[in-house]
Amino acid sequence: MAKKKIVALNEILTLPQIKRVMDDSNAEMIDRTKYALPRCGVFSHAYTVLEETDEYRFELDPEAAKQLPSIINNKVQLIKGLDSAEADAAERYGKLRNIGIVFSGGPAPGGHNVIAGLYDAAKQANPQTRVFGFLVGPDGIIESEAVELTDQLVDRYRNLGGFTMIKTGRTKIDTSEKMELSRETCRRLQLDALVVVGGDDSNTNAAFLAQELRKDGVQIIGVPKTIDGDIQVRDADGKVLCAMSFGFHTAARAFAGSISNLCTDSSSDIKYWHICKVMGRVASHLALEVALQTHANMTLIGEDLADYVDQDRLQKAMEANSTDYHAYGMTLRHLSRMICDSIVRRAAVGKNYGVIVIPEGVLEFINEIQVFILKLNTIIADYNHTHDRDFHSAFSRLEEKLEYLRRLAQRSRDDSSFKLWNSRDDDLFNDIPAFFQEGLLMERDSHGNFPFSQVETEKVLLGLVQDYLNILKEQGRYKIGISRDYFTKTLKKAELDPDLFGPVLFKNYGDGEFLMVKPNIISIKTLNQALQNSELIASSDSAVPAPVEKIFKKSMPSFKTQIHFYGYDGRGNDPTRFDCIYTYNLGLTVFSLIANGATGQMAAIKNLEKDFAKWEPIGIPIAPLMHLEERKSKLALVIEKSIVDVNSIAFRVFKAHSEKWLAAVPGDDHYRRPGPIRFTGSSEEERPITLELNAAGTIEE
Ligand code: FBP
Repeated sequence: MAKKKIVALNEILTLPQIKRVMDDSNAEMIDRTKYALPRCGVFSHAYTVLEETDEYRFELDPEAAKQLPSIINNKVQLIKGLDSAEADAAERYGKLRNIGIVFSGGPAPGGHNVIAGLYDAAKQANPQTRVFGFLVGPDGIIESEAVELTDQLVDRYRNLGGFTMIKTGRTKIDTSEKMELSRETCRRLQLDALVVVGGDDSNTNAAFLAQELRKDGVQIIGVPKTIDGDIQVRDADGKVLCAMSFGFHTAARAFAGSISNLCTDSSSDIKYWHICKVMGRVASHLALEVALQTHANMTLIGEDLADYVDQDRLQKAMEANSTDYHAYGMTLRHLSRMICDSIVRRAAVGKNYGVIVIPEGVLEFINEIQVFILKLNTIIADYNHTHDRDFHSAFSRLEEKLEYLRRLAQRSRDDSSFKLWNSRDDDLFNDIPAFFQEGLLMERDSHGNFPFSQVETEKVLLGLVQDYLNILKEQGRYKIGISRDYFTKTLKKAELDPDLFGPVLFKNYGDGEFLMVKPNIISIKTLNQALQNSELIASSDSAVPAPVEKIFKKSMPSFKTQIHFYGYDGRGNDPTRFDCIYTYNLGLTVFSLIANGATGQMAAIKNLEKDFAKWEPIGIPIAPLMHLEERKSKLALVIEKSIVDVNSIAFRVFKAHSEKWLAAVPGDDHYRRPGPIRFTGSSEEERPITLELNAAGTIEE
């Protein structure tokens, strides 16, 4: 045998092959950063101009008109390419500028490419132009913390995920002090323009900044970012201007990749139900796309649940000539029963396993929880308005918070005009598990949003599902169906006659591929009794034949779950090619809007649902998208979130397939493998399936 020489660690670390595998970067990452992205047609010209169009109509909110007078009449702007320009126009276009950019809210894959697109276009127009990245979100603007972007810095992050280059934060510029500090920062850096890359709340903030900083000559441009996919812009006639925010496709594909692997594992090991909560604070767009990507057995869509009408209750009320308002909307109890029904149906065909997708914000659509969230939002906000210390510092422990609520309930008993929190609310609240009480009382973010990602939504639901399944098991209604072939083989092997035992054991021995043990046989004792009654065994002391006992045990289900949360992982994924190209072109659009003097506009790409050649960069006016909504117990102007439209083609296609994907019939499941996110190659999908389906529903005239 050849002698082996022991190599010292120091020496190993200098070996080229070891250095290569231990390097921070790898070939895929290097390919990504070097990949040159295609530009929309208009950006192949030396200049761009804006063309206002009246083709789109918005219903203006009077409050938005009052608070945002300078930008409320902005129009949709189309971007057109020009090969040459008059001298003064060319000079205006290419003048030296200082531009700031900030990320606001949760990370979304593609953000770095917005910066890269803006940087490339700005430097192409004038190499002396300076682009500053504000650090750690809007705090960077308030505290004047910025870094000047360089070729080296931008190149390092091209086509890579995260907001790592300049980080992000959730601070809102919502007071006159913060606005003043922001103004000072803009002055200090002599900014011509500030770009806010964010969600609905951040773009709302961008509109107020545009209004305020207009007199300082600072243009503000927003960019629609959020993995939640809830910034989608249509005009008052339903014409689509922005079909999807960036980051959605990547996050959905990343979640779908992992969930598809669970489908494979679950249908191999056949012992677990995998419960997959996916991000999406309010809207269920991500859950819907994941369902379309994976064909998981069950996917809850919050917006669908909110639309639920209990027909039985409605019928009973009609018969009694009364109205039952509880028939409208979904309750937690009812939802858990619907889930149990599907679990029981799958078990009946031998599938005591599967995958359920639950959107993070599902509880927002459940009646009783929605009421709690609204009431607690108001209680917390009222407390913060009237006290020096905020609610969460004043009552740090759950018991203290509950005590405060108890005092409010007492107040409602003493003073009938106080209706915010009564004894019934208090009793119902005390009935829910402590971890969920804690969740519902959690600190809201700076925009007043409820932190769904930190609440174990799925646990609340699963507790109820588990309880009800136990009841169904005791009633003999939750059983695993036994394959007829397996039963016959097992008994014959032990020289027992299947036709003697079958009719005693099963309620459907006469027909069906899967045999269901009779509901009254729920234990060895009841099995023994049934065999005795049919004189298949002599007395209660006689043992149940081993193969029969084996079959019975196989029919008794246990509901075993594995819980997963998909959110931060997908948010940090490197972007899909769709998101890479989309965001780079958004960055180019931002510069065109700036170079042509726009402010209070959101950069967008129209026709995302079509081939790249048809993509049209545009500017969407932000102020006309705003309306009044309750935030922190006050009415505030915000951009309306776009939730799943239950009349959309994508949703209807999902609904039409949900019974097939549940696969509560003999035979295979119908899982789809979306595969990993690829950056190049012909198999990488072009756009989200949701967009593909919705586009198929509109015929080009
Ligand atoms: P944005 O709307 O800011 O893009 O964030 C969306 C989101 O990813 C949600 O899906 C999730 O509920 C939330 O952020 C989580 O927030 P946090 O990062 O504060 O935990």
